[in-house]
Amino acid sequence: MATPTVLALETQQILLQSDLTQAELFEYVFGGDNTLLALSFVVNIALAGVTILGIAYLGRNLTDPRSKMIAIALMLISVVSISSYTGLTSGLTLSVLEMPAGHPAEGMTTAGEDGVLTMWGRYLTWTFSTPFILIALGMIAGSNWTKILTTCAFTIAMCVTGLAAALTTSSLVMRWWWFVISSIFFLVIVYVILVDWTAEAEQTGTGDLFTTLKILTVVGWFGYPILWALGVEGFAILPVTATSWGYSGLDIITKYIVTFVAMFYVIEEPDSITGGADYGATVRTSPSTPADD
Ligand code: RET
Repeated sequence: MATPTVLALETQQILLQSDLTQAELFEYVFGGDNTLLALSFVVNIALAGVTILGIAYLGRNLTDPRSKMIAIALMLISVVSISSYTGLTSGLTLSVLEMPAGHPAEGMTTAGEDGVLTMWGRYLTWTFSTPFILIALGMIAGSNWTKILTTCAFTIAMCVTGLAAALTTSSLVMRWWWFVISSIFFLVIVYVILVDWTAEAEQTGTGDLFTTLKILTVVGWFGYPILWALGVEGFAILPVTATSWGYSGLDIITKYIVTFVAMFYVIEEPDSITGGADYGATVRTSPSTPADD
């Protein structure tokens, strides 16, 4: 009799159309023939680890709760990243998918199986990492939670629809339609960063830092859809290893470099980013009126 676990595994196999086991995918990446691809995963595990330790060290003397919150948001980017790359490294979040009719990679084989290597774990985990980038940026700009959470919701929508684009094997048109939806959500985020947060950062007094972070973020983030389109998922102009290194390189800019640029500013705890001892408190620690007695 089929147990729930067996059913779940079968559903996953049907959904992802992959007949390769995790062990076979692991062997394909780490078996010795794809060293560069393997390195594109492992290097990022190391960098995420170094970044987490770097933040813990640099932030050891932080006292202000708002500065600490920005530092924690920055740390969580790398916490998600180390988990994401561990998923890819272990083969857990990799699949070999057959592309739909008319796709340039139709008929390709990977590890003896029909299909191309899809690193779907990347799109899945961006769902969890990109909101922390936006929380840190929005707080540095001095924005309000309505705008920060709006960008978070749109980045989640962007990543989930991007995941759908990568996993859709029924029709080429549907793959690109997902891509279009995802890109529209992306433009909402770009608008908030370039228009709202840029103006707010000027008023907050973080304008210079925000300009640096904005350039790294907006230019870096545009690289992802371009790479998707050029890589095996899209027009298949770039091979899998180049696509993977492209994403890993962009991750280095948009995550670790952004983190350290922001962190070196935050540790000084300037007035432009601190919130005071009561920031975010759920109880009033200093009563505004004297108690009746
Ligand atoms: C996809 C494909 C569909 C269209 C668009 C995309 C954009 C992805 C972006 C990803 C950013 C990721 C980051 C990760 C850091 O952890 C999904 C590639 C617009 C912008 C910054």
